[in-house]
Amino acid sequence: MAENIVILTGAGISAESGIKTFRASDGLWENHRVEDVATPEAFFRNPLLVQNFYNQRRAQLLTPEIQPNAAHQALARLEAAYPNGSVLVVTQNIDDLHERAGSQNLIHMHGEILKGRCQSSGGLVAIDHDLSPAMPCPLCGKKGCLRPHVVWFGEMPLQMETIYQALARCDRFISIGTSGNVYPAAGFVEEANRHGAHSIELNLEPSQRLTAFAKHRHGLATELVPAYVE
Ligand code: BV8
Repeated sequence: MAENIVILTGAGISAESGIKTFRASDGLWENHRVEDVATPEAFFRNPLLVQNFYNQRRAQLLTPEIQPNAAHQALARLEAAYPNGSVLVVTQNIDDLHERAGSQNLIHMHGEILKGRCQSSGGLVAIDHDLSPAMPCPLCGKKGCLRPHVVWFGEMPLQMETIYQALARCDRFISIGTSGNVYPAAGFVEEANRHGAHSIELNLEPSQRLTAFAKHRHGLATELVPAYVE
């Protein structure tokens, strides 16, 4: 029987590609708590601050130094080894490193930094430059309308129905590079366990959800993931 595998990834899988994790800077950005900047309220109150939070991260992601690493590549190989689409990557990350490594069966549950969203139509556009409150939205023309297509704290993550359906039928749940702080992603392991899946955590250090996993391996993603996939 072909195995169904769901893989949850977090900031830790992109750390060795040079993208800072949330915890690495103690959850701070320019002395702001991320939870205070990545919210609809912050965007309403101070759109310039929030746009710059994402402009900085988008600009870094678009530099040539930032490339997928061996962990991203190993997951793309795993998906290719299961041609009938039974490997799903659910990432909390808003970078495009999984796609660039070749993953196709992929859900960005917290959105994508390289897309902008028109607040009046919900339409999406590819973004490879800074956004600002003075900029007219390319879809509706209204100034300051285009927001990063990113799920903020207090907003509903994307494709949750599809994710829970995948967790309900998965035989193996693998969590990679996440601290298990943020819900509902941090609760997926329980969902998978409830449906009889075998769960494993691959992370630099024990996460907040360590005890919920049947197995764990601690170390660098670029070492753990290729070893686990081979
Ligand atoms: C929602 C996009 C409801 C933005 C992000 C109290 C209790 C429980 C929950 C809550 C609560 N109060 C509020 C909530 C809900 C809240 C939440 O969970 N808050 C937390 C802070 C307690 N959640 C939400 O608001 C979510 N929405 O609940 O909606 C709802 C219901 C109905 C209708 C409407 C709404 C939305 C959450 C999404 C927020 N957006 N990202 C952006 O990126 O700017 S979250 C963001 O932070 C990331 O996406 C990620 O999810 C999270 C950071 O987590 P990690 O990815 O785990 O990163 P972190 O740095 O923490 O950890 C990295 C790990 O990697 C570490 O463990 C480290 O050891 C490891 N590592 C490092 N290097 C390596 C490595 N591992 C291997 N190799 C290495 N080299």
